[in-house]
Amino acid sequence: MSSVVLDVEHNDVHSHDDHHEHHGNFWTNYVFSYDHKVIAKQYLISGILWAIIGGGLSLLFRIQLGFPEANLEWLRPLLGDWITESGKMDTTFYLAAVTMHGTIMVFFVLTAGLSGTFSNFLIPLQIGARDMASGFMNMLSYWLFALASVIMLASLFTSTGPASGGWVIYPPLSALPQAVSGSGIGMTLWLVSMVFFIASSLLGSINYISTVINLRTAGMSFAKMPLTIWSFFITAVIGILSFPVLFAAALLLVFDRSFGTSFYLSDIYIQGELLEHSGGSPILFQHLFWFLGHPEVYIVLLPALGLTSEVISTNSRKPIFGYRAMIGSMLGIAFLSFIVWAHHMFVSGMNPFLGTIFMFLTLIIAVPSAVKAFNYITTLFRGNIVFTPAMLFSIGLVSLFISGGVTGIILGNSALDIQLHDTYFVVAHFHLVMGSAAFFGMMAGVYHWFPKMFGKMMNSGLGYVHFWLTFLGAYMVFFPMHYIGIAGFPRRYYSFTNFDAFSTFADLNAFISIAAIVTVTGQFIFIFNFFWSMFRGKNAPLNPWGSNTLEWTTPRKPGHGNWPGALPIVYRWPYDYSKPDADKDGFGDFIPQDVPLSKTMESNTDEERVLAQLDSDLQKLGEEREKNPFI
Ligand code: HEM
Ligand SMILES: [Cu+2]
Repeated sequence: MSSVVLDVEHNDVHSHDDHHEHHGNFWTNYVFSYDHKVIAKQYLISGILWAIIGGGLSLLFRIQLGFPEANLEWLRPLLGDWITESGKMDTTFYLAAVTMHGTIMVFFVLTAGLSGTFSNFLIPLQIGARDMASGFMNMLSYWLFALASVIMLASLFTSTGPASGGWVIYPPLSALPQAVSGSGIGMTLWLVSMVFFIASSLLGSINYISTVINLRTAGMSFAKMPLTIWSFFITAVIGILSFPVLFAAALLLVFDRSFGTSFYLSDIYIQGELLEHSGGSPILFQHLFWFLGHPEVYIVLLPALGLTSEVISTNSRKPIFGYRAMIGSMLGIAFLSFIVWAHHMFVSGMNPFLGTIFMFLTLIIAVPSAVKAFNYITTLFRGNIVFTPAMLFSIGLVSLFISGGVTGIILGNSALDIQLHDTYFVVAHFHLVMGSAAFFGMMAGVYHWFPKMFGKMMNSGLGYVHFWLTFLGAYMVFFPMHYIGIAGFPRRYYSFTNFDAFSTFADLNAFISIAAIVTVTGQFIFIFNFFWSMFRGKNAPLNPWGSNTLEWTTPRKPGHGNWPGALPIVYRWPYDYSKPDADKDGFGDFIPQDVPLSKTMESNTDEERVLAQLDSDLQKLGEEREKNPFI
């Protein structure tokens, strides 16, 4: 690279000295670091901790559902008074556990832990930037999330228990502190925590967007950006447009709870006594909630799909099929996700005509979703597939995405949804398409980028065991839920023993619970592998997967500023795998993005040769101008 470029880069962001690690002290390097890579790891470790808590809660309520008659005295050391005298799980605790499980998984694990980790880690590295647009804001974003975490965690230890109105916190349960015990201080803490969480997420998103727009390295046009970056970018836009609505909704809820307003309340009796509220509507809250709630499911899923695109293309050794269609479908999904929210409210008493409109819009989403699924499969088709653990998790994601998407089409039809709403069918649907699929995307991301994050390789043998256990586990847990859902099993019920009709399913419920216990416990294989490899793993080669994107052009453990010298220049799109004749040119089966186009390279297309010719003409012109400025 010419020295001219070098000089420009140096004035650019940091002075040369900054590019090496370990200049500050422990606090600035690891705690309040501005470095996007450190912040990404902070998000990842926090996400893993939250996943342990959120997963643990699900085991608790699954034990209750699977074995409703069992004596749970042995849980007393953990749950204390939440186990009643007779050895049963307290009903309030059951609802709180379900609520906190949902909240933690959706927001703290899959939004912060997945999107936060990989947006932070990959955006600067894959677009060739030294860091995020604002390191300070990025640091602040993580610490606001940490604050939100501490508050949410604290709510688990209050005497009346954490929030228990479901992760959707519908009023009146959430609006009347006296409604149930989880409507008290636990609900207040939930709301305060979410306020900080949303602030954190907005700061993060603003940073992602401005970094992608402003800090792409020379040659990294939007049309050459990896699909990972596209997905993070679009996700950030969705977040900025939808999170503020939940923010406002939560604020009005706080007013209703604490200042006597009635935005969401009207004509409410508690124990025969008429409360003083009038004029509001709980349905208003549902609208506001789902205006975030539906886009939120894509905030969780799109980054996972982005990671998958990258992993599948790399490990199929094939260009991603339909690059532009992938971007188009993500944009389409993003747009449509804003106008389908009321499919969560078909039974709220809305005018059936309005319901039909929302049904129509909802079903259109199946089209771009199918385009994506089709493109993944076509990329895999006749690929020279390398089954790394990351690749298996990506293929697993595609499988789960399709299985769960199909039931979305069923639920999108209002006539069917009215039967299935609030049954286990819905739980099955979203756990496959969002819960499990996004989790698989996160795992694919960790296995694939671990070498870049920590400079070490993970153990792939353990990775395979982890994958098969999780993949079979996910289907064993969530597939049977479709059946009990169609049979009418409602969600959020503490026990079904009083319903004769449901006793037929007692065995199936126990099966689901056992499968869940095995699957969740099996995740410790991953956790062991993660921490063991971080310290004891083999040193990673520079480009372990033979990948084209820019992050693999950094040193094994990139320091602050990512590239020690000049930033790389981009000449190609990120999917030049197995180009015809690439081996004749001396490349194996891939040509990284920073390899210049050339007139003579056999693997270049005609178009690329023309571009290369143009490039060299321009260069010649420049040289001649230096000699004679009047040309
Ligand atoms: C990217 C994929 C998707 C994700 C992540 C996702 C996620 C979710 C979640 C989390 C819920 C449950 C919310 C709750 O009540 O707690 C849900 C319900 C629903 N989903 Fe999906 N979904 C996806 C795709 C689809 C598709 C493609 C459709 C329709 C074509 C669809 C239609 C529905 C409907 C109608 C409900 C409401 C069911 C009810 O509560 O009665 N979903 N989805
Ligand atoms: Cu939805």
